[in-house]
Amino acid sequence: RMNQLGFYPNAPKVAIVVTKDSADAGFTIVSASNNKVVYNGKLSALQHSSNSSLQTRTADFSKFKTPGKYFVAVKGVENSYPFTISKNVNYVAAVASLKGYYYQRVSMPLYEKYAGKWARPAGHPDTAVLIHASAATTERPEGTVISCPGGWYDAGDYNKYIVNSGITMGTLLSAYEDFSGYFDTLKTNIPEEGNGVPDILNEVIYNLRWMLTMQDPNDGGVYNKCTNAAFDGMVMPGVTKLPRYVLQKGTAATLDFAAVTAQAARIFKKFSAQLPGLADSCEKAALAAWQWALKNPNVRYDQNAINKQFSPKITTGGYGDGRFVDEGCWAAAELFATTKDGQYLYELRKYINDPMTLPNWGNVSGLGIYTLLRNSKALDLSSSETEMLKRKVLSFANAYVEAIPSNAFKTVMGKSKADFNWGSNSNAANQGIALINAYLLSKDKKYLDAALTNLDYILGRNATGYCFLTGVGTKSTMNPHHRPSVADGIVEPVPGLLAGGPNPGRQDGCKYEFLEPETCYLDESCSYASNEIAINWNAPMVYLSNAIEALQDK
Ligand code: 9MR
Repeated sequence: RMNQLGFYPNAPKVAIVVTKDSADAGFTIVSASNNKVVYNGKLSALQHSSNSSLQTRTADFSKFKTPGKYFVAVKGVENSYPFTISKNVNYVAAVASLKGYYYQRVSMPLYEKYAGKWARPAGHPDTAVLIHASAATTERPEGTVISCPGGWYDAGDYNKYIVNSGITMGTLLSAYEDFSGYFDTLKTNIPEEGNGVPDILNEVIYNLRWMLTMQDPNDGGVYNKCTNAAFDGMVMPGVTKLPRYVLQKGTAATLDFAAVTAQAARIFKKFSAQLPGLADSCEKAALAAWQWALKNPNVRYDQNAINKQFSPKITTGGYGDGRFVDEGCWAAAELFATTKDGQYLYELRKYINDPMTLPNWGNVSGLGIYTLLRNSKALDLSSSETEMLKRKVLSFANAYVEAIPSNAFKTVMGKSKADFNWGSNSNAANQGIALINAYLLSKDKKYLDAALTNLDYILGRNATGYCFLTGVGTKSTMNPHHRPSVADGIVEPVPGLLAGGPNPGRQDGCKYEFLEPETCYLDESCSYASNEIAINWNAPMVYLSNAIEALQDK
């Protein structure tokens, strides 16, 4: 089990042998072109995994640095896949994971020039979307038609959810803020390429323009989602013509929206020549959303309650977060970083002492902390406040670094069983982001190396043996729960999409072969609980893989 792409010349290189054999044994690195042994090493002692019944031994060949193509050989075990040692080894995954968003675009056709064999007609136009009864107001009564085109499909389904777009957009925008020099020249072969705006931002704008349509112009509140009443079947985008609705406004959606538009305003100010008015529109939208949330601090999106009261019944994804402190923290941080207005700092100070937690769609305070630290100089934060925030991130990251030696796969991912839930691969990637932030703050390479263990995890160094990014590596996810990949008649799935990963919850009721936390993954399209793809899982993958490419000692 190893990163199926390979290794950087000057970074750690680890392969894991799953075995029960404890006899003293060696391993060799063999040149793929001429079968010559180029390196001899010793396997580590046998180690039990705490997250499954697997036993492993480690082959560490970090000392071997010569670029080339190789495989690992261990007596009595199948040879490894061929791998590469090169200075841009993860670039393919980094670009593919960003390009993945292009394939999720909703209302435009994907042409062969950009989409290759995955070209397809436009999906849902979403130019005539109905106000659902749960979202009705005097100005916009039930059945009012509004236009919410564009955006990305959330996942394997064909719906668009603001809460999940929130963390996704925040993560992609932060990737740009942290590595703008790197992204300024990164091209992904999308229609906008060459328009003077970096492609990562071009891609983000496609979803941003949709998000802006989800704000009620009468009061600043933001609808939770734009969806069908029920999930579409496993057909291509645009085939079904069922009515689309926007659902009740909510506090989580509105605060996430405020955070994203505030961050977008800050970033797009630098592109006002190419994108006149966009930054201003975003800032205006953010301020109005914040005001709505102040007046409506506790409106939960509770789909069961909505279905008791209104029709038609809605059974698409809920993203029903009921705790708004973290969204408040993130939105206040972005608004403060953009406007420098002290009222947001006042709000922020209410939460700033809470401990650091791993971001996910329902918990976004970490994004606020990263933003404050990234902008601490410009924001004139007191040195004690900056130090406190920095300590918070570093001690959070230290616990990850310390967990590596006792992990049978020598990754940060898998520190605890709780890492393996619905979308577990996004935990691996978000842990990587925390470690990259620790590296940026400290310049201590141990954090960068630890982040790389989780990129290695996602690309194959894990208990399942799969590389979870479609289209990359030798043995990767082939059958994601992703409607276009199922319906398009093409053997290979749409590329650049990150599967959810091991999830012992098995909420899909499919027949799994392996049931332990770190092995509970099924590469079948029925498995929406372990093998769906989602925009909020791809985003930390984009951040982590591109950050590693940008920061490697080359
Ligand atoms: O990622 C979400 C996960 O945390 C939840 O446990 C799960 C059930 O509510 O929903 C996941 O999100 C799905 C969303 O509701 C609809 N689109 C597909 C998403 C990924 O499976």
